[in-house]
Amino acid sequence: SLSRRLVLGLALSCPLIAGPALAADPVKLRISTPAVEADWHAKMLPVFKEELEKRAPGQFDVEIHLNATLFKQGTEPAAMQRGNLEMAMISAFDIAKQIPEWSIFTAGYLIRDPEHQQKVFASDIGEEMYKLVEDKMGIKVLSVGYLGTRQLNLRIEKEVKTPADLAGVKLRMPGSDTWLFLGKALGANPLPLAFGEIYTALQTGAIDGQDNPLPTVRAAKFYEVTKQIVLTDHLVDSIFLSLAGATWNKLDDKQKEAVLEAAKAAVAFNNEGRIGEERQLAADFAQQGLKVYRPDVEAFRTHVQKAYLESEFSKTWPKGMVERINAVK
Ligand code: KDO
Repeated sequence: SLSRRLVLGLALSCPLIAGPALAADPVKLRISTPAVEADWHAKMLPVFKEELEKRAPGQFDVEIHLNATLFKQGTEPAAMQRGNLEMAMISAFDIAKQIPEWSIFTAGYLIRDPEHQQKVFASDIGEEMYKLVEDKMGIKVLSVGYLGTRQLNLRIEKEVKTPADLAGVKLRMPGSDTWLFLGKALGANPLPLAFGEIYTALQTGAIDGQDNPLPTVRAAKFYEVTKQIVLTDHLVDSIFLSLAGATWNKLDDKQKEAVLEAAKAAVAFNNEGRIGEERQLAADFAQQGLKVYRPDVEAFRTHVQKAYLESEFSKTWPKGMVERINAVK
C-alpha cells in the first residue's frame, strides 16, 4: 500500500530511522602498471597497500592492476588527468611528453647510480621538477623508485663494442619520441613497441633486441628468447609513484601523510630488492649460457651525451640543470 511504501522510503532515506550513520566510503585507489608480477616495482605495490592500511585502517581501498590490463603503457598520466585512474608508476619519458624540461631525466649517462638518483630527487632539483608536474599536469608525485640500470639485451649474436656496432640493429623501445631518441643515440635503429609485446617480438625475430634493467629481463623472462646482454649501463632509470591531483586534494592532512609514508616504504622495498638482485644477475645470466660482457662504455657515453647536447631536447632543459645534477654528490 501507499503508506507502507512511504514508511519504507523514509526508513531508507533517513539515517535516524535506518540506524547509526555509516562511516565515509574508503577512498578507492586503482593502480595501473605494465609491470609483471615478478618484478620489484610490482611486488612493492602490496607493500604500499599494507603500509597504508596500517596507517589509515579502513580509509583506502587499493586495487592493483598489473600487465597493463587496466590502461595501456604510457596512457596512465592522461587517464589520471581525466579522472579515470587514481594511481600509476610513471616514467620521466611519460612526463616529458607534457613537460619538455623533464626530458633531462630521459638522457642517457646523466644520473650516475641509484644513490645519485635518490639524492638528486631529494634535493631542491627534485622539489622544483615535481612542482612542475603538480602545476602543469595536476599529478602528485609521491616517491621516486629505482627501476634499475638499463642494459642492451639482444637475440642476435653479433658482438657489440661501440655504438657503430648497433648500426641497423632493430632495437625495441617504448613508444614515444624521447624513448626512440635514446635508442637512436645509442646507435641503433629504434622500433616502438609496448612492453607486453616484447617477448613475442624477440621470439619471432620481429626485433633484434630490447633494453631494460636486468631484474626486468629476469622477471619478464626475456633471457629465454635472447642470446646476449651488453652491459652499457646507459640509463639509471626511475619510476615515479604518483597520484591523480583530484584524488590527492580530496584527502585530509593525516591521509596525505599516510599515503606519502606508505609510498616511501614501498619504494624502499623496491630499491633494496632491486639493487641487491642487480649485483647478482649478470653472473646468473652468464651461468645460464647467455653471453654477458662490458662494451666500450666510454665510447657509448661520449656518443650518447653528444647526441643529447646537440638535440632539440637539451634546448628545453632548465638553465644550469645539467651542472646542478652533476654537482650532487
Ligand atoms: C619498458 O617498456 O621497457 C619499461 O621498462 C619502461 C618503463 O618506463 C616502465 O613502463 C616499465 O617498462 C614497465 O613498468 C614494465 O616493467
